[in-house]
Amino acid sequence: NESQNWVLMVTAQTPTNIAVIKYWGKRDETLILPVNDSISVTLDPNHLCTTTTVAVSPSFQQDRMWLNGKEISLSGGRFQSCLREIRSRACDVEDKKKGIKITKEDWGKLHLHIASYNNFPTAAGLASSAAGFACLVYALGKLMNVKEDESQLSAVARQGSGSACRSLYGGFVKWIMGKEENGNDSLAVQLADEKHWDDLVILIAVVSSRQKETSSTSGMRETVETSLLLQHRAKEVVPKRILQMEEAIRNRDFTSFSKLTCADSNQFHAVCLDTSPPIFYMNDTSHRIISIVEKWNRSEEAPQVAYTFDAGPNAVLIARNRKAATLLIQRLLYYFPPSSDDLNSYIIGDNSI
Ligand code: 2P0
Repeated sequence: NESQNWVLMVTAQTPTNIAVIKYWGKRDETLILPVNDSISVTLDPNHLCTTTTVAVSPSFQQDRMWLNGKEISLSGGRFQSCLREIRSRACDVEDKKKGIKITKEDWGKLHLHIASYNNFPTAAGLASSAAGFACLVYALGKLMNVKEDESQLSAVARQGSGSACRSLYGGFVKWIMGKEENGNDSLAVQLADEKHWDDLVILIAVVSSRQKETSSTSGMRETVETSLLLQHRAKEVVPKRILQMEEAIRNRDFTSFSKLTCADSNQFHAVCLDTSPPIFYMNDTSHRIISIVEKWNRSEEAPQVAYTFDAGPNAVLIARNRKAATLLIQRLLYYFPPSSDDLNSYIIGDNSI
C-alpha cells in the first residue's frame, strides 16, 4: 500500500544547562516536582548538546528509540509521561507536497521512531538527561504541531527529567518550583537571554568521564529521606539566594554571581554528605580545583572564576571574561600537566580511560 510509505521527521538540537542554584530533592517523584526553585545557564548550542530526530510513519509498528546508535527501552515511566503529554497536545499536520494529512486523533494511533545523540559522555554528571528530554519534547512538539510555548513545553520536559525543563531556553533560566499539586505551575522561565551577559566564558574540566555511581534520581530520593540540612537549605537558604542570584544576573555583577554559585555548589555537596549513607560526587581532583580557584579569587581584587559541580566530579568553571578564561587554562595546565602527548583526550586526574 503506497499510502503507507511516507515518513515525516523533525530534527532538533538542544544544549545542556548547568545549574548555578541547584535543584536537589523532589516533593513529588512521579510528576517530578522539586523542593526548591533553581537557576541555570544554558550552554552554547555548539557544545555539549543532544541532537534528536523524531519520525512518524504509518509503517512503524511500535514506538522505538535509539540513544547514541543503541536501541533503548521506552517502557520507563518518564518516557511514557512525556509521550503521553505531548500526544495529548498534538494538532493537525498537513504536508501538501507529500500528500500527508495527520489529524489530532491520528497521533494517538501512529508510532514514533526516535534517534538521539549526545556529543558528550552520557551520565557522567554532565546533565545529559537535561539536554536529552528537552530535545525530545521540543522535537516532538514541532513534529506534532503543538501550539504551546517553551514555558508550557518545559512542564512536559520536566516529567522526563527535572533539569530538562531549564534547557528549553537559552541564557539564564529559572525553574519555578510551583505550588499546585498537579505540577502545572512547575515550569521554566527565561531570566535573561544568551546575549545579556556574553562576557562569561564557561569551561568544563572533565575530571572523569566514567559513569557516576549514584544516579541523581536515587541520590536525591535518599537525601529527601535522610538529610535535615536539605530542609534548611530548601526553606531558608535557597529562596533568598534565588533573589540575590536574579539580581546578580540582572546587573551582570560577577562578584556576587561567583560567590552565590560557589556557595550553592558547596551546599549541594554538603547536603549529599549529610545524606545517609553519604553520597560523594566530588573527588580529590575536584577538591584541588576548588582550592586553586578559591586561592586565586582571594589573591585578586574581585573573583575571576566561579566553580560549580553537579552529580559528578567534573568542574564547571565560569570565568568573568576571556582574559580570566585564558589565565584559568594556564593555571589548570600548570597544576594538572598533561601526562600523555594526546591533548585531545586530556582528562584531568583520570588516566584510566
Ligand atoms: C541541577 N542536578 O540543578 C542538579 C544539580 C544535579 C546536581 O538536576 O531525577 O537528572 O531526572 O529529575 O534532573 C540532576 O538531576 O534528576 C540535576 P531527575 P536530574 O542541575
